[in-house]
Amino acid sequence: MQQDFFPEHHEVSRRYFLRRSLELGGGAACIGASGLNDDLLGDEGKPTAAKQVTLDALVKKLEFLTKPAAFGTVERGNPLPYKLPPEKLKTAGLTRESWRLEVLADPASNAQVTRPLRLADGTALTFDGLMKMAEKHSVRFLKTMTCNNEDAPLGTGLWEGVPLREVIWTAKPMANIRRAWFYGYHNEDPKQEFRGSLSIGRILEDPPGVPPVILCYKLNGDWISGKRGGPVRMVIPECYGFKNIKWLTKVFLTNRFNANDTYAAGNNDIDSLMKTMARFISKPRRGQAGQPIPLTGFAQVGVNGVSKVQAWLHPKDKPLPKDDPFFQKAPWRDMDILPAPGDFGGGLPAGTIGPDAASPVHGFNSKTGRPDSWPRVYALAHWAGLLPGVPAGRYDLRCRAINNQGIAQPLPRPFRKSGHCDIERVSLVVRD
Ligand SMILES: Nc1nc2c(c(=O)[nH]1)N[C@H]1C(S)=C(S)[C@@H](COP(=O)(O)O)O[C@H]1N2
Ligand SMILES: [Mo]
Repeated sequence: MQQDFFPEHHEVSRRYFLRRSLELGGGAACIGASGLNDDLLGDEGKPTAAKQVTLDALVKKLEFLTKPAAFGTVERGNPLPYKLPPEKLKTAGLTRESWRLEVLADPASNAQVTRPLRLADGTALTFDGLMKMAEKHSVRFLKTMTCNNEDAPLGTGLWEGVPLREVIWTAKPMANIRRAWFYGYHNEDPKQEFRGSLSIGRILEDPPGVPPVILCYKLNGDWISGKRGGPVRMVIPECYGFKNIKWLTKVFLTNRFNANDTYAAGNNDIDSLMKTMARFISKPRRGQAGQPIPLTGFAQVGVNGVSKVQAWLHPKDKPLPKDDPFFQKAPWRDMDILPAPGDFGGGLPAGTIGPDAASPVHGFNSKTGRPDSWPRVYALAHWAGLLPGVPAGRYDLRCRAINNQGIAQPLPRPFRKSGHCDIERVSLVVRD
């Protein structure tokens, strides 16, 4: 199978940032400037009042969660499953009323499952059944969805679901199970199948500080739309997008040890945990000589967290440092990582992650609704800062993130097929 799997229906929304910034222009103010401390303005910068307002205005535009409709999308299918006519949508099991999940033993392995959940005998899990389990087991967590092949994330959500293990346990698995393979609806055409897999160990037990793998039915407080993979999609906190199977219909428990991911055939590193990287949100194209340059952006928080974000301005006519492909010797300047927002935006009802004993948010205090620590792994952190003024000229502006082990992006894993993390570069013209 090729990497360009159904290229005609492989829509990757590169306009995500454009759309998002238009939306932000509409007035969402989610992070108060109160989060910024005085050092932000720096010693050398001595910004004018006007420029301070500019950075403040930029920071006020930041919105933590992405509205579901503003997510970037990576999808395949002819037709796209959620675009089927209403009648077909029902027979395909892609409405909440008609949705069924099968949990089966792989017939080609000796996996022992005592009570498989089958369509044929009416034991498949229904949406009502899932909601019954949700009453007791539902969890919520922040996660940024990122395609490993894209240079920027698709969106950040508050995802709600039932841990996959709770459903697997109802099937009474007994022995000879090493992996789960899972499948999205594929128009009854094997060529359209989109698959992911995990070790059974990861599903049954969570790594320290990481939320469970969930059967997800809500995004930012609303039922997950067809476009985002509803009625139910897989959401795996630490993984890149391709394991987060949309329109989920089937889970196979197998004793085969190998992965079965569709993305394996596309030269992707399918075991990769999300990487730490910084990106710009405001991308200044023009500046005025001697005036500090206000910057905002975000860092995707990978497996080893984010301790710092830095920016660097380099005159285009000056050679780049030799034998330093990752610019480790460049004069980077620290930016400020912003605290958790009060209002998370993203269309979340009330905007806040309020206390909700019924559905706790991983890493948040259930009484206060505030995070225990910040930033949260596998989500985002916003950053902001001012670079000191420079003489007129043409410049390259870059940003990078440093993880909690002190390792700077794109290290320690610079290879693209385990997830893009190249240092972003923006051209800037400074005039007198
Ligand atoms: N069924 C199905 N699930 C899928 C895909 C797909 O094509 N079909 N694409 C995957 C890939 S490669 C990515 S990056 C994410 C993107 O999620 P999003 O479109 O909700 O942003 O969905 C994943 N889940
Ligand atoms: Mo992807």
